[in-house]
Formats: sequence, C-alpha cells, structure tokens
Amino acid sequence: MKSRLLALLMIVAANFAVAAEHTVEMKNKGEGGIMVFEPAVLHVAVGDTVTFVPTDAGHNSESVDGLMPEGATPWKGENGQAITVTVDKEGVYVYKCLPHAIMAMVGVIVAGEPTNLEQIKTDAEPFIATFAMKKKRLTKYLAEVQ
Ligand SMILES: [Cu+2]
Repeated sequence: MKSRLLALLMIVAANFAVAAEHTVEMKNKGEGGIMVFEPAVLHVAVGDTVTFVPTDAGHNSESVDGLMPEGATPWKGENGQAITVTVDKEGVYVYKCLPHAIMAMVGVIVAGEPTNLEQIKTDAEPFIATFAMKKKRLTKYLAEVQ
C-alpha cells in the first residue's frame, strides 16, 4: 500500500516539473570579448525563466523583432536593470543590448529544439549588417546551435 502511494506521488511530482531558472550576465568584458552576454548561447526548456543580470552598468536585454519563434512574447529590459523573461515558445531567439547592438552585444536562447534555426539565420542577415564591429559574432553563435 505504501509503495503504491509513493508511486502515485512520483507520478504527480513528474507532472509538476519545476521550471528551471537561468541567469545571463551583461558584461563590459568577458571570455567572448568586450560587450557580451554570458553565456551567449543558452539552452533552456519552454517554460523556464532567464534573468538578465546587470553585472556591469549600461546594458539592457531586449528581443529582436522578427528573430524569435512565431507567437513568442517580446521583452525589453530597462538600461542597467535586471529583467526576468519566461520563455514561452519553442525555438531560437536572438536578443540584443540596445546601446551596444552596434558592437554586436547580442545573445541567443534556444528553447527545446531549434525548429526555426534556418529561418533565423536568413532573417538575421539585415540585423548583422548593422554591426560596426564583431561582425561575425552572431553568425558564430548561431553556428554553435545544434
Ligand atoms: Cu550593452
């Protein structure tokens, strides 16, 4: 009887899997160079949260129009403020720091399977063309996505 109850409890627990909480730092300098998000490429599950932390001042995180899964909720953090985003659709997201987008301060979130990866690679080209430096950074990040 006890083991049946335990089995039942385990089934119930599995249906309430806790969403994971991830952290991305916004930094003036990191392993990937200057003006970076770390980790720059983050794999999550749909329903997880990602908190962008202002490790250094003067940065924000905001989604890039058209470079996210269809129907996903956009976000826009305030400069110098942390923001927590709940990832609500499967696929690849590209986001940026507004003040440093021209310096390719960008990042990638992959929720579940990267179902829209090829579309994102194509659609990112005009955005990549706006970078004044580190022109290959986003291309490299997207190439890391499996
Ligand atoms: Cu920045």
